[in-house]
Amino acid sequence: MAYETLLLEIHDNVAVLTLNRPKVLNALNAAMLGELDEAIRSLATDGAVRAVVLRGAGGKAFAAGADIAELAEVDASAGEQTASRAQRIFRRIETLGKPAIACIDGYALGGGCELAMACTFRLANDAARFGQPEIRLGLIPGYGGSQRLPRLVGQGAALKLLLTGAIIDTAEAFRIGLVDELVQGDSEVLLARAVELARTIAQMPPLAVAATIEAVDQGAGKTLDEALALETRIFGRLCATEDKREGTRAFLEKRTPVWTGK
Ligand code: CO8
Repeated sequence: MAYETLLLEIHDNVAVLTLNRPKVLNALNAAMLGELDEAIRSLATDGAVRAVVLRGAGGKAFAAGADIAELAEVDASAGEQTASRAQRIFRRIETLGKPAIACIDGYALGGGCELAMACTFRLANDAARFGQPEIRLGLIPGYGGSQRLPRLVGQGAALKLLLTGAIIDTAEAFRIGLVDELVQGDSEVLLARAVELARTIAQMPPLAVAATIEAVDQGAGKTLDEALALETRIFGRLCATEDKREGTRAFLEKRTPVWTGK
């Protein structure tokens, strides 16, 4: 499938999806959001794809946010519609049932930082920069940033970024918990590490991978008792799978398990 604003490559169960508008630092315009929606839907149903790596083209940005030229024209109703559309797409990434790994080697600002936060993990090198500068445009984040950022880094650290629009480096992003892994090296080294992590998880039983992401995602907003009840339901469900039979038997028979995803 050929896209105008994205590049998609799939090798050995891992999809690498590249935001490809480098001249404008991969700013997310309506066309890119539409293609992202299409690509994520197709990756969700592609059984051969077990993990997704997201990156930006050009080595200068993951994405420098929503396209400000488009944003300048939106009124209240269009603003709400655009935010809601992007939020649905980002939520689909978050609940894909397969890990999505954001690979950040430059600016991840505004909508770009929000897209990275919807991913399962954020890996970054020293060249990465993070921030939610919407306040400087007279706005708040519209693609989930005001909600995911405090969940990731706590209210104080989130409000500091949201209210100042400050741009922080990778070390600071790692310190507050916005970045999960700091990688020493250039964009290619970073990509190689993301693919390595993707492959590690791609080798795990797919139903258990999806169930783990579901348990953590669904449990987050619940009381501990409700969340534990959720865990027991998902655990019980997995006990009925062929992969659980295979995993436990393979251990007892001292052999490598063969997963069928059933
Ligand atoms: N949108 C459109 N174009 C952009 C964007 C953007 N977000 N960011 C950069 N560009 C363009 C620049 O205009 C420039 O184009 P040109 O060469 O034609 O002048 C090109 O990319 C290169 O950028 P710079 O020359 O500015 O590069 P610098 O290295 O000097 O600066 C920065 C890099 C600091 C990243 C700077 O480009 C910048 O501040 N960009 C904007 C960052 C920003 O404010 N992002 C938040 C956007 S708002 C948002 O994401 C809200 C999400 C919710 C929206 C809800 C929709 C309704």
